[in-house]
Amino acid sequence: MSKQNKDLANAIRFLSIDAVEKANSGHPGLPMGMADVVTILFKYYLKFNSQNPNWINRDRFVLSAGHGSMLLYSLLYLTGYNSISLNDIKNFRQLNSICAGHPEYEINTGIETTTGPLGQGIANAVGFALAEEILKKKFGKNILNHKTYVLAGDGCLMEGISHEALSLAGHLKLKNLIMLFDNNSISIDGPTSLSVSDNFKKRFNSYGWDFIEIDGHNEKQITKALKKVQKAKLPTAISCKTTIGYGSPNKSGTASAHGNPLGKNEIALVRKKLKWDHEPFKIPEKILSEWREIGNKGIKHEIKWKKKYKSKKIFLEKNFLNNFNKIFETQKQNTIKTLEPMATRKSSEKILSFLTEKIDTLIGGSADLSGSNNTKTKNHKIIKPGNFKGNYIHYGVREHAMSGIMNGLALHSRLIPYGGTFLIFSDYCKPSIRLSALMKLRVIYIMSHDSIGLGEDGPTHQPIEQLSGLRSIPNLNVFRPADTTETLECWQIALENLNTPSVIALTRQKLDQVRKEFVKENRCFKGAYELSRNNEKINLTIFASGSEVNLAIEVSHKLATQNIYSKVISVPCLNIFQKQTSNYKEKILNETKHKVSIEAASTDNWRKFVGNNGLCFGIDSFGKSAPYKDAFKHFGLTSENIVIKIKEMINN
Ligand SMILES: Cc1ncc(C[n+]2csc(CCOP(=O)(O)OP(=O)(O)O)c2C)c(N)n1
Repeated sequence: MSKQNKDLANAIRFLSIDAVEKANSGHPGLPMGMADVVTILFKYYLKFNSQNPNWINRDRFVLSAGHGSMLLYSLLYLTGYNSISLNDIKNFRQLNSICAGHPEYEINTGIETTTGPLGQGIANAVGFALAEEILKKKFGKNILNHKTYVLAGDGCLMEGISHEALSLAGHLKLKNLIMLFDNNSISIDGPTSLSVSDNFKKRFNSYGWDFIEIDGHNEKQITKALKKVQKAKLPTAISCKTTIGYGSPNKSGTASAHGNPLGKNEIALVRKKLKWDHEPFKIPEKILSEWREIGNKGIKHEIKWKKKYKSKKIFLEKNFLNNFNKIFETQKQNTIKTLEPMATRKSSEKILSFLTEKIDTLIGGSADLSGSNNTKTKNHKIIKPGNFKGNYIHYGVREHAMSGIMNGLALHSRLIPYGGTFLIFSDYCKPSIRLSALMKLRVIYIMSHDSIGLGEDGPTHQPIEQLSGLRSIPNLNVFRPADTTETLECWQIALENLNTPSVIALTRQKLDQVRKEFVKENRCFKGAYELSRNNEKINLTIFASGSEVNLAIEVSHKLATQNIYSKVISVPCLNIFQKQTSNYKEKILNETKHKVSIEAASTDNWRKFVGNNGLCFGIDSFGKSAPYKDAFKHFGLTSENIVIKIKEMINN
């Protein structure tokens, strides 16, 4: 490295070392090791404007190895982003500091995504690169044409999600995607040889990636590799051989540099070795102003881009909400006309074929279950390798990557991704679903085959505890609609919630329509509502969701013939219901002494609805392989059985 660039890199190193030391926790090793590579990247290649972090055509920089967060915070501070001050860096890892332990996405800050769970950032970056290609195809390369760089470590590459995401990226030929692999051969337990002997070159090449190997501390080699990828024809990994904790005489190259403060004595030795004779957090004026210049050079890039952009309007800023209402109302009216029994996965497909025509930001897909999830409609065009004119992604059997990639699509430019799999495999998506919720992204998970109602495929495929697990994720709406009208209403809520992801759980089996009359109002909007009652004065409340709402109505009718009157509460979304006013909740929950719930899943969620003396009809064991009606019977989910149990409860 030239003296000048070494100084720039050392500014990152010492801000990171000193912040970790002050916080008395954090990870100095990665920033020290990768400082040289990112300095050259930011100085000569990355197109960004620190004065406008939201410039849509900026190159994206994703720190997948999120534990190295101080590398990112240092870069953002040094290049002059308003989001991070020196004081914020001094408050690294303290309450409410933007410099949180791991990078936490916030719009307009330069922190492009939340990372920390290793490998997620790689999938996000694939989503960014895909979004870029899709939009480039729509608007032309004068408007959208940028690179996505993702910094990943050994840990990211060990994670399963990396294999899924890299494989799909290679298949699709996402040539603007570049991985900077921090190949330092150290992770927490020690050298990576303890657990890995992958041949990385062969691995990447077999995915359809180019693979360049360099010394990550050699300026010439770094520059040459970055220059080369500007014209790449394939996604490219630059494997940077680096020394973790570079500059630390006693800790570099060992796991002890990974995730602990270096300690006062060692830091003094690093200062000596790297000839950095400055106080903690003090960046010499000359070095800081050079970094600031690097941050400002993007202003020129953006001005140049704006000239090409001219007055062409990008759809991304349009508001579709008014359109939504009309589409949904018409569809609800059509449904009522026929009252045709229908599986809710089919109901979802019907509305999707209208939505895909009207909303060009809606990007569908499925993890190889398009026909089962009913996610693909006749109006979709498929995205293919090197050809991004389309709005449907065949993710292959890669549920985890699909979910992480959808987060990237939503982050990039507020595209509206939805993707399908079976509800049981939400377990394979869960870490990314959690991040959709944490990042407040409008990502829509279509999860069909939502109960034992899927029948013969048996307990491996029948979700039991999944609904309750998903419902416990903060800021996630889990919908389980009961018929076509509710499916429409839930889709509408999912689309209108700009800052909340949704899971829409759908049935495989046909259901009778429970909503028989058209009402303009979206009744699912409050999460739970009174669907029916058979007397003004009632002595029982029956809560149910999804396919069991029909069963609840049947039970209610049968009991009425025996002078036990009830109301049926349909609960399409517990999460939303819990946020209603106490008045509304009181009316729904506490009109009667006797209460029961019916849901073909774990009863976990329902005890608080029915109280200690109520009854929960559900399934607290694994499912059963059988034709679905037999499976329901096996678990006592029939009106005959439920009526008997309710009468016992009331007569006791
Ligand atoms: C999914 C996940 N599993 C485990 C961890 C805990 N963890 C954080 S860093 C790390 C080791 C990463 O090693 P590497 O990528 O080589 O980083 P380096 O040691 O080079 O900083 C682990 C296991 C995590 N953050 N995410």
